[in-house]
Amino acid sequence: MSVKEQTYIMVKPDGVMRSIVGEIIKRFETKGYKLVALKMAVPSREHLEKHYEDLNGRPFFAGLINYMASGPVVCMVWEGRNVVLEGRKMLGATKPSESALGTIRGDFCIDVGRNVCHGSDAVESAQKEIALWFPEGLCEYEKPTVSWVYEN
Ligand code: IDP
Ligand code: MG
Repeated sequence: MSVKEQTYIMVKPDGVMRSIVGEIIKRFETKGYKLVALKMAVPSREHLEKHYEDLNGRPFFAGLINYMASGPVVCMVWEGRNVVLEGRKMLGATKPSESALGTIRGDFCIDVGRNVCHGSDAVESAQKEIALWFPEGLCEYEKPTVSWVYEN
């Protein structure tokens, strides 16, 4: 498994308004993942509809787009071994009521329609989402602590 695997993590508008941005960054950072892109954005509805195109037609789709367009988001790309799957574990289940305590959604929210964060669900969707949100590219650098995070 590559230590260069990447996932797209986004703090949703409720996470920004409720001041959970630092907490979410901190969890990924202290776990050992490498931050390779970070920005704030106020995405257009068209951009959000593209991001969630797989959910178009679901009964909650319009509400989801309204929610996501209701304020700024914080966009990030985190890199590390198995980060897509592990990142989903760190977020918790889609429904906060089904998220274990200790996960971000388990600890910081109650309602599925206000679940504070997004994380890519597969390596392929991560690549699509990273290209959609960071067309300008990512930040390439070496972290000298890599051998303190990985044995090999
Ligand atoms: P995920 O964010 O855990 O990948 P998805 O099924 O991809 O979950 O749904 C995307 C987002 O749509 C969820 O994070 C949540 O904000 C919203 N959502 C999903 N299901 C529902 C629902 O039943 N009611 C309201 N919002 C929902
Ligand atoms: Mg999803």
